Amino acid sequence: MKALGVDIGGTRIKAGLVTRDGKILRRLAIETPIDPGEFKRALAAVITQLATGEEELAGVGIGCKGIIDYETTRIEVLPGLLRPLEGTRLSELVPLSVPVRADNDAKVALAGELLWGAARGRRHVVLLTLGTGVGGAILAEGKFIRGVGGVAGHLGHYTLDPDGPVCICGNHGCLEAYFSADAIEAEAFRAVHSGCISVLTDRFRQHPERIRCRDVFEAAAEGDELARLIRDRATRRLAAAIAGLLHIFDPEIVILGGQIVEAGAALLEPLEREVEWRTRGLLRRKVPLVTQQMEDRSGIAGAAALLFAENGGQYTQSPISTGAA
Ligand code: BMX
Ligand code: ZN
Repeated sequence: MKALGVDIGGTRIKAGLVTRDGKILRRLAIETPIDPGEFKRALAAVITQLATGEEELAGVGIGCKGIIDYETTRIEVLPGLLRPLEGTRLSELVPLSVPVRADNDAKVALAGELLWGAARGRRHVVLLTLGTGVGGAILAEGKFIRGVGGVAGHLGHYTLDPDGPVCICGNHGCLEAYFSADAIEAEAFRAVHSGCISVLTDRFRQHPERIRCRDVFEAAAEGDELARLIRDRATRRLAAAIAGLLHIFDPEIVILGGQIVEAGAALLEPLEREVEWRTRGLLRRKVPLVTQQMEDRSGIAGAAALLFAENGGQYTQSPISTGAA
């Protein structure tokens, strides 16, 4: 049995054929068209190409940023250039008569981790994806938390400072406005643009807009003061947010995914130290911060997990029970 997994990102649409044990057999990636008509045509073409000749397709699973109604597959909220797609049902863009499931990209990542990765057998998990933005998903008492409108779990929009920088969601001082790749790159851009002394200025003086988060972490590892300041301040804020989340959800583990996690020990060690001292008064135990364990981190396999989990996996698509009659 195979399922088709699709990850819709702001820059790329990635898709692949995924086996029941999470292996990707074939994959395709294209640039995300901004025009809604072109977007729909391109998505349908990718799906058709991958599905051709596949007799036993369990269905199509789709991960997409924003607020996705998992019951109807409708895109409810999608800030940014793809906003015209709000109101579209993703299932209607799939030109096949097979089941279609869709969810927010970070929730999809947790579905994959439950089936094949670090969340296997767990009932209390907090997951954060540290990428362009900061995605989040929560498993509490064995259930995905969705809230009333499917917004729950958007941990990137946890307010750290009421007067902080403006965020894509319209709020000020969200975690995502401090720790995401976008936020780190914006801070480095400002510093280089104003000529601060740094290897980043030496390297990107002509094109500060080309600085990537990875460049900041690399410069910090080389000992550059400015890069260290940016990295360490952002890490401290992330740690403060995670400490708050531990106090709220008391999870068994915290799973960290997304491109910034590739920084490895340079991120994880200071993060663990900071989280530990902030939480030792209440928790009296060390909560493991682990990176995503499933082999595929592209979002493709996680999206396919939405289909497999329905056939007996642990991804639950029921809203959390309030216990009220
Ligand atoms: C944003 C939000 C989340 C998403 C997260 C990670 C939008 C458009 N996105 O917080 O829904 O899960 O980013 O997104 O509201 P990524 O771009 O880092 O993959
Ligand atoms: Zn926000």
